[in-house]
Amino acid sequence: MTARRSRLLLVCAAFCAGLVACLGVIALIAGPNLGALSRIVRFNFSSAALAPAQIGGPFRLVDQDGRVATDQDLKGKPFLVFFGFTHCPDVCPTTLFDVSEVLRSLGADADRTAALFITVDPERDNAAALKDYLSSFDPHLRGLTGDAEALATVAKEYRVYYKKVPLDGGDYTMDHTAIVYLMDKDGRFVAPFSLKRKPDVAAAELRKYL
Ligand SMILES: [Cu+2]
Repeated sequence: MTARRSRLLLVCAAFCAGLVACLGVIALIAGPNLGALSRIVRFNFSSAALAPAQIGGPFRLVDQDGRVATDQDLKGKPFLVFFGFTHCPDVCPTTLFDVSEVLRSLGADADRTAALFITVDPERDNAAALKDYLSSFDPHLRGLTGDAEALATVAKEYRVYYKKVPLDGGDYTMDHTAIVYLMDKDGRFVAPFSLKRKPDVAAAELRKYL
């Protein structure tokens, strides 16, 4: 547990250092003209919104009940997508808890949305493992697994990075992108979905796409 935690901290620290380095380079290029920099940043966000096809796409996986799950099941529903794994010590359970709060806050409207938890650890996360794990969270959450190739394909579509990291004693953990994606009812990417706000505020954003 302590090794995992320090491993997690290390990954976070490396990420932050990288981010700071990137911002430093951007600041150097932009020089004192920070107004121009904010315009560049804003421009990139709006161009991302204009090219929604770049994130998301078709998939064919299996859910926690062993049923085939495809992108077609989601037609007509806005949905959230999160990639993770059931052995995750921290980020995944926290995120799934927060998503559960949002779904609960949606009340009856939760039936008109969907929330996917796609594993990046198919070796351990079969349908039964997902079912057991998800029993702790909102029942609207659908856990998806599949073979390594199918999962690599969907992760690539969503631009999700993941990597197996060996731990002492032969165990392993997974590094992975921890973004919750908000997709509209046509399966197009809308924006990263923030959980750093009250569940009813987050639910109100999701409701806008019903
Ligand atoms: Cu995780």
